[in-house]
Amino acid sequence: MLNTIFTIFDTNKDHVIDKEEFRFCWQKWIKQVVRPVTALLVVDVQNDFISGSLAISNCPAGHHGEEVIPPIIHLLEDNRFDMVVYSLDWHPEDHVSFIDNVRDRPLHETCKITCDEAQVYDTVIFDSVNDCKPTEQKLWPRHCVQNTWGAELHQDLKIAEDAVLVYKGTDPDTDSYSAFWDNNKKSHTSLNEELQKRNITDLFICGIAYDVCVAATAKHAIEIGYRTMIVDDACRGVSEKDIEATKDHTIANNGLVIHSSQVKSLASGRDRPPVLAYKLALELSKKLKKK
Ligand code: VGL
Ligand code: ZN
Repeated sequence: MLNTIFTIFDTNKDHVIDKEEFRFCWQKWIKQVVRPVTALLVVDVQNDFISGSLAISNCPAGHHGEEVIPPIIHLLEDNRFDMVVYSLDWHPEDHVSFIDNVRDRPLHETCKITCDEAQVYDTVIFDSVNDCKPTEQKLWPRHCVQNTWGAELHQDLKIAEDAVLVYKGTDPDTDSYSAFWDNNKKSHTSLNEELQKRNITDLFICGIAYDVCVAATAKHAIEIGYRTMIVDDACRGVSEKDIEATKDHTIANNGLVIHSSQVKSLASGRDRPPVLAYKLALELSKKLKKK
């Protein structure tokens, strides 16, 4: 890791970091590592996932969604994030992910089940719409319908001042687990733009469901280039196996899975894990190569 980092900043590859190289290193790497600009991203802490139609307590892991609320409140009270974002799953009535809408769109010929056989939590394949490839779609109970109680953020959740709300899954034909892009990567929300506006470097991600929308959001955050941390004890999910896969993917891609008690020293730049410095160096290297 150290050698890779050295080589990235030794731009002329003469095995010496000269003054110009050090200037770049200082401006673009050391500064950010020592003083990260942070955002807390609270994913889908909405009634339907906690006690409504898609309560995750009915899912295989048997988790209780409301348990994310105390650690999230504590995070908000104990830290000064440069930005706090709440994402909301925000579907129209005719959304493609609802089991009771399965008859509204033609299934693709490669789909192994018919619409009469399809049950909740099954995955089907719909014909292409809006010139996307035929897409796999997991069928969920009707949930988070726009402007209904089920789509509201839980009443015990603290809403930070100047918080940014991000709505996703608003296109009837496309599901969107990530708070950045929809599942076909055809359209994006305002999230990345809002983060860039504030020069955010580090994302702390928490919420529901760990292995669905938290997982997809963390994956895209890492792809875009953010130093990404999942706050493990402030997430609850659907399936233990998929939660493990989410953690593995994050760690394998130079992100971190942390406990909420670690956030304070990380967000203030007192704790500086090498892997996050490494992640930023890799992103800078990509930008240098593009020039
Ligand atoms: C979610 C299933 C369907 C989530 C959203 O927020 O994790 N899960 N839509
Ligand atoms: Zn949804």
